[in-house]
Amino acid sequence: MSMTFPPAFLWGTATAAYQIEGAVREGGRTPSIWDTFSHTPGKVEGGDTGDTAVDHFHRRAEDVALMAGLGVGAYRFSVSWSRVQPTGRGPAVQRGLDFYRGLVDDLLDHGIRPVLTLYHWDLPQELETAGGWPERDTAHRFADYARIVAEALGDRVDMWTTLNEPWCSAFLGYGSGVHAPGRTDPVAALRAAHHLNLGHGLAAQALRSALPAGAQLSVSLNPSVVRASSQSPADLDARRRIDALANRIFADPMLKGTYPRDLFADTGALTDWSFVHGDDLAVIKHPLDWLGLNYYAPSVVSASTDNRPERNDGHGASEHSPWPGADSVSFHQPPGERTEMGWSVDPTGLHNLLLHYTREAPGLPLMITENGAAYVDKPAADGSVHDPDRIRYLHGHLSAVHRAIADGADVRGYFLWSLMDNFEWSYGNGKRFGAVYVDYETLARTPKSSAHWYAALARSGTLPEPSLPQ
Ligand code: IFM
Repeated sequence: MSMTFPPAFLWGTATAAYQIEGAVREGGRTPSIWDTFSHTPGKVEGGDTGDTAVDHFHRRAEDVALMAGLGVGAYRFSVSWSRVQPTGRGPAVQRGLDFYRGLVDDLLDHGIRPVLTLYHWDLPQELETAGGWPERDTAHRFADYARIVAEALGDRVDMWTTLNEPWCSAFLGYGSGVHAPGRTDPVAALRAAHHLNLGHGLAAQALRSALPAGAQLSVSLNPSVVRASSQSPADLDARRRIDALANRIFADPMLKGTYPRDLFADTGALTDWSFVHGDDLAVIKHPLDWLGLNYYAPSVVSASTDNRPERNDGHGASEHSPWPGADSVSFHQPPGERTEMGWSVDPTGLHNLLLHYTREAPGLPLMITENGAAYVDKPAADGSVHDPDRIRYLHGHLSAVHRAIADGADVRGYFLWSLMDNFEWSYGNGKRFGAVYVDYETLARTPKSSAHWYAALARSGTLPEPSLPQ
């Protein structure tokens, strides 16, 4: 049966500043927490850093031309905060803004719609030194920065995202410490989660007042599709705890203006949550135009059967849990196919997620702002790169999106993670998510088979068979 998507469906690719730009010391940019973290021995596999990444800063025109070749209608990118507002305070640096203005102009010249994310994990180091996301002031600094970017680019960009995956910023950054800034303090992680929520609300207010009418506001969450390994009350309770910490801690305040009561109860021994002030929830629940959802794989959990729970939650090894108040929950690998990240291939999870948020946020359009897979990709003797596993992964997940739309989900677009191979955070350059292969020696770009396959989809709106394009 042929699967055709709605005519206005947006087909895009996605990246993030620190993962692709490089040029970390150019144009007045100051270090972000990821510069500091990646230069700390032992934090990133192979000692890789984003110093050069894939050198997008200097190859912007080539990369936009690549996208145009793929026929995509949209490009989701993030702005490096410390490139446009070094140190995270005070006036903007024009050279930084000029880079993004040039990028946006190139995209528009090629008929590609820019979708701008303000924060994809690269907090200016000076703000971390002043306390980082656990401190309330960081939320206000974020709103000031949002206004700067809106005033500079609001005449050309009409789709805006405040935060990407605040769960990772809070719980991997301040809980398990596998992401920058590498702190391992459960209370700091909970404070960070609240201040990211507050920063989202304050930034949404600033964007709304600085942008022309008609600009669209959103946030990109990475909700966990959490499954209990059995229907026992203990395993169902483990599921509830992870759902509160992974999902409802962000979605409830942003969409409903409340925090889950069970979250307060589960974490009550750690904090009384007095860092949530009077009007905060009203600020956080700022009206949005669409909700971005990033999906890769589901999680399977159970109550712990001993005191040494498996830490196999797919987010990197650490002695410290990213789950404050739920650190005894065990994570399990379901049987079946996995990607190179060790994440299970389960398109049903994406269908479940889309229908869940259709019920949770009736009337709010949804956008899949990330989905994709890492595999071991190697160029053949003739230089071409064939990635049939990725094509099968994409076909399976896009079939699930098609099914979700048929079942009533208002999904407006899909952004493939990622346009090209890039710096995969604490895994370094070793994990390749790109539709375009990057040779890290020469930085040459080669579209993989999946790029040609995705181009056929973006051009026709109809899902091609999951076979290799000829
Ligand atoms: O590379 C990341 C991206 O930065 C955020 N979402 C998940 C991707 C794959 O791990």
